[in-house]
Amino acid sequence: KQDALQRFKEAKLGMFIHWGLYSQAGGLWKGTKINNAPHPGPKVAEWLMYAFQIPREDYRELAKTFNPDKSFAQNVVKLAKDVGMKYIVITSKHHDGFALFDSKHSEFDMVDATPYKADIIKELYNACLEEGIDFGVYYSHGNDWMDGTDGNYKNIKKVNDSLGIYTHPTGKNLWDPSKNTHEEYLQHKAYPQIKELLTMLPELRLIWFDGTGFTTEAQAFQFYKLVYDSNPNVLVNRRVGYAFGDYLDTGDNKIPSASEKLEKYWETCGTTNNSWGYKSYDDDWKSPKELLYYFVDILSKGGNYLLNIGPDGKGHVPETSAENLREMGKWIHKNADA
Ligand code: FUL
Repeated sequence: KQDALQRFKEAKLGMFIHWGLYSQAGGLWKGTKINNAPHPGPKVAEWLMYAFQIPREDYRELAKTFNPDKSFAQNVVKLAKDVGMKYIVITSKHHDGFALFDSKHSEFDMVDATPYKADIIKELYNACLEEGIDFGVYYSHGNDWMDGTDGNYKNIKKVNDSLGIYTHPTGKNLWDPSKNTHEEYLQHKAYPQIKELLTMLPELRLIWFDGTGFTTEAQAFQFYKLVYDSNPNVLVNRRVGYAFGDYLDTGDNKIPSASEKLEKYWETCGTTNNSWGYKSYDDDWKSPKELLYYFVDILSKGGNYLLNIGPDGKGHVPETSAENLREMGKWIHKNADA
């Protein structure tokens, strides 16, 4: 673990990739912008299903048209290299429950449900190995709007309340919940999928868990243990729950202030506009200078910067964000060589 943590710390800059079925919609549903969606919650493009309370069957339809260009993996790895990023973390499954890899434990995945029919996580993993980039996956263990039993919310909350566990409704599918219990979802989908990823990707470096709220301490520990038992060199972020993770991932876009007591291993994940997933109308890009300002701030405090891209449904990275990152990369290469 120590070596893995040291390697992580030395990496300093990584690429976060939010990409999935929602990327095709670009932050719009039937012509309405997500910012004007009826339901409260974050107005980021990957929260499309939640914001518009899209029934599960309707949302599944998006898989039928998800057919990105074959060049996706090569292109993003090249971009990461150009910028000087040392690791990549991609959404293998976000809150919508769709897996970008070939899973035996769900049909709602890239191979079974889309015309692309190939495992794009594996493709990106291979491309990363070829170029010497460390590979990690984001996995939403807590929220799963497709299979995550959020209909049981009231009962879960009751039980959790009696145990003193904080449970919140944000991010739970209360509009069209699956019929199974949350524990069933964990047993039949989440735990097995984590095992699948670990088996399929022997050189996996990191699992970036997300979406707590239902997760009990025992369940969080189970996720941590699963990873550790399978491959102790794989790092786990703190969002796995109950501080079981190996390093601190700060809140979204949060850079700790200098007066805060900082841990040895930590990371800030950041957006390059105001969304993680592709939002076709968000041109509020952070300039190369602004990105560098944050990076240097993080660097000086000993942390890592996991900087996001949100490719569109075809897998293309919005031009301006790619250019801004490359521009930032010029400074990085110049100073790394100096
Ligand atoms: C949050 C998620 O809800 C967002 O969609 C995004 O993935 C961000 C990095 O983490 O908790």
